Amino acid sequence: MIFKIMKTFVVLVVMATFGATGVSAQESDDPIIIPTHNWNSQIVMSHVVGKLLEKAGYNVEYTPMDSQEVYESIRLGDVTLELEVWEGTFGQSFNAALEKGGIIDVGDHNAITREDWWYPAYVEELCPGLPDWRALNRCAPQFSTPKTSPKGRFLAGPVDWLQNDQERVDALGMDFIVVNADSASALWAELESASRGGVPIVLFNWTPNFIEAIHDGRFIEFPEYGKGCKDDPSWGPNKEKTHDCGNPPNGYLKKAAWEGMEEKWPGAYRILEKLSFTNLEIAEMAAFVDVNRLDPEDAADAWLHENERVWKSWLQ
Ligand code: TMO
Repeated sequence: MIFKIMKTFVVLVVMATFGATGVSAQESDDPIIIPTHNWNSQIVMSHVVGKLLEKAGYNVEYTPMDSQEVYESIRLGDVTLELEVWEGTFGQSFNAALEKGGIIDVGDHNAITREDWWYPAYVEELCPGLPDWRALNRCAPQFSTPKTSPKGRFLAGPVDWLQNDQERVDALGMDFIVVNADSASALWAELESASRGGVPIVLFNWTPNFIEAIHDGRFIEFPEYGKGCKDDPSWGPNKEKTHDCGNPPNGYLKKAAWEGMEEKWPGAYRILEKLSFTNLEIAEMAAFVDVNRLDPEDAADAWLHENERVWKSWLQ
């Protein structure tokens, strides 16, 4: 009996000393809470990173959450981190939370992002002058649906991605009506059916994404993005309105964390600092779900299995 206890004690001491789990005794065993949203690269990446943190000995929980409200939740410490802060869709909410305090910028992924109005390549033959937004606007009736006729339909993402598309349509005086899709998969279903019929469609899309491996297409070129476009009416071609520009064509993809994370889980914070994914890696994560139809957890396992050389050093 006494030997058994001693043996257990020795094993525990050895684990604590040599960090068999990677987590030192001072770190919290409260769960690190990772929010998940409604597009697949983010969900898979969240599980990839959650599994890495578990390998390092941390407890992890996932919680589905609105992709704008998450910045306020991180600030308050209700969730611990965010792995995909896209500049185009979330830059404003992220900046607002940074200004209030409680959330920190943990650096960029090695990726360049773009999120904007997009069309499949065959549309170019039907609407000369694309990808210029003025050409698109001249062709507006071609993009109409029974509900929007005679105006064109812009098929936007789910409302929580808050693209301010209606503001842009108003500021640029476009003959389009913004219709929000309920989900990312609804966007892809509409793209598939339009493509099969050769029907003009303009919809919200982004890169990196699995779509670019399957569909040739382009983003609409709006008046070029500049600082001030989204909050200063006097900026840009319309001197009275905001949002008279496209999204940044070379947007960032950042990681963010609750400012208490470093003190509570220092080793996990180091891992978050080190980790970074490329455009191709992010597109692969989405493709495991959107193309190969794995569920997000299995997709994360598959991704980790194929990419050990990418993540191994983050755990050291
Ligand atoms: C936030 N998103 C990548 C869907 O544009």
